[in-house]
Amino acid sequence: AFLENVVRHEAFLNGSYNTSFIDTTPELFIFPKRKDRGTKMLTFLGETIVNGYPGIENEKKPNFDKPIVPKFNPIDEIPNGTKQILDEQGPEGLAKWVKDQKNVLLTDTTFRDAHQSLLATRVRTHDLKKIAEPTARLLPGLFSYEMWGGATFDVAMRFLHEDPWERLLILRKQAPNVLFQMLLRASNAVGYTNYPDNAVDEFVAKSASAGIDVFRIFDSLNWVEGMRPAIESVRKTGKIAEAAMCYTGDISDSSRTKYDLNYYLNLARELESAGAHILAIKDMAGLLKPEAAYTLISALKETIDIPVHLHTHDTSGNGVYMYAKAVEAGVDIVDVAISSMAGLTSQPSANTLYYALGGSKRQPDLNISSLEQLDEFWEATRKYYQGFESGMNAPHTEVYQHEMPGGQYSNLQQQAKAVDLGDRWNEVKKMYRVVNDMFGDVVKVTPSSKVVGDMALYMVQNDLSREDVYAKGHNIDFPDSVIEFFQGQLGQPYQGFPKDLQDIILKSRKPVEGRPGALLDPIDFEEIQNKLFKQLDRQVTSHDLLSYVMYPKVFTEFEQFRDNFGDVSVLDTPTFFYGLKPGEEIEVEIEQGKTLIVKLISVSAPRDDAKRIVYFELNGQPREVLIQDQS
Ligand code: 3PY
Ligand code: ZN
Repeated sequence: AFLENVVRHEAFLNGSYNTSFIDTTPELFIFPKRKDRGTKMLTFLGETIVNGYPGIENEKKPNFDKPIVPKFNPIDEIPNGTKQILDEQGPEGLAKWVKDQKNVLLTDTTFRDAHQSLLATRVRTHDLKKIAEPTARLLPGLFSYEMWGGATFDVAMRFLHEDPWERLLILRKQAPNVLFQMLLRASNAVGYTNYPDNAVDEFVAKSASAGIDVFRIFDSLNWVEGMRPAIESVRKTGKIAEAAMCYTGDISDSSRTKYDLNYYLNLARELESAGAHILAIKDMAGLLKPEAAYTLISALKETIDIPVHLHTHDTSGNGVYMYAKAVEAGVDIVDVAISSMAGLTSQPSANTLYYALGGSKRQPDLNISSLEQLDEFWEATRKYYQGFESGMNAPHTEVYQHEMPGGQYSNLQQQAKAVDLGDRWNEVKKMYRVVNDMFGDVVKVTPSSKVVGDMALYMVQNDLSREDVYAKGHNIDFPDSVIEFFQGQLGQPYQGFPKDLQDIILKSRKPVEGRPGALLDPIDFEEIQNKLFKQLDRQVTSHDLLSYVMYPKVFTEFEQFRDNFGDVSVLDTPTFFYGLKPGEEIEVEIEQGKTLIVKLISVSAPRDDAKRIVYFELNGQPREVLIQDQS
């Protein structure tokens, strides 16, 4: 291997080598690791068979119907769409095109927010890539696919053991015609904390070159200062900066005066002058009511020149009615999901909206039978993920009380279960609103919503009431996220922090002044590159670097996982979550043209050391792995 490395090295090939080259070129000493992909895969399967997948440990593998993928002739060209308009006319040209459309345009969130909100973000690239090209062919007239960012980045590595960048690259290849959209948490990028400005800038640049066209940028406190650098970073790439204002409170309730119509109009003006190409209203909890939407959109259309893109969650069941009012008021684009992945904490259904606007001049211009074919695929695919369903089966108007974002609902529920508060979930929801009011009525969206959620969980777990916090709080150590929030690490809330609570939480700590991202030392990418190079023992890509910068621990564990178990993204989803049943045989394509045939024979009883022997056949040969039983 050493010799091969030498003779293939550029310096060797172009004749510029001398003897010192071997000493100064560390990559020559990286030998391909022995790739026993079969053993790695059997170890992963053995683990899943014996110990289960986290969160659904005790469930047996159900019999699933195979999702039907719509068929096309691969020779037929994929029709052009908005991606080509952006490439030809730039972001301003595209924004003008949007404003010129008579029909309301749609963003399909099925690939991101829909499953973030219904299935704890667990949908795998393995399933997305089956339907990406059919979707591109069936729905070429969409404004965009929202398919990246938000929680997908973290969850991909942490729970799905797959590389989020690979997802982006794979899907981009399959859907070359419609804009790809991501959710960017401004200075928090795709994480829960502030990053130095150069980290966000580099993240945006690399995301743009890997395939993202529309960056929906929001700040979790609607703090425009916190959004400016991200807007600038996106503008530099020639892609679309869609700046979002997060909708909170209720402009139709005269007793909620903090976030009134003027608050939003001023914010919209500020974002337009900060360089936004499109304005988004990010109604992350689904609090915007139909009449309020009519008022807000009508006023925005009078106030700003850029297109308006509306996002909501259908938790209350009012989503389609609200959209109809927004469409009447002139909204340019709305966010929907394919019906079987829509409704409740997800986005309103595209299919339903299509019918709701029948007879309207602004009905979306698309083929309903296309939506129905996709609906059929997703209905079957969703069943694979049933272990992550939130259990919400009907509209919840209580969202108008707790105000929890749709994308947080199933995640916070998982978090509650993890700390044994699963059966006190109702209390957690009530406490969530109590915490909001204690914090001064704040915008609640990642990561500020996580802070509110952490505090609510903490209070329920420790049986603390609001009064207890004020009375005894000076002697209580609050969760780190809560302390950091009150230090101003996530930026400044509108009208500031409540001083009395800030003192109780911070104790002797000092709040930070100004924009946190500007105070942090810039990331030294070269230093991290060298460190990772030693640690990973392989070439480090710019994507690896950014994954590490965003999530050092998660990325490191993901790498260790891949070392131990190989690439598990090749497994079908039922097997990934549930392993195999005795006698079951699967084919796994580990690379193009290379398939493993794996059959589970049996699992032994636990030995004295609590290990079980899992007997397989791999390509017809008996194989066994030894797995520690964790139960
Ligand atoms: C996210 O930041 O992930 C969200 O979806 C916020 O609504
Ligand atoms: Zn959302």
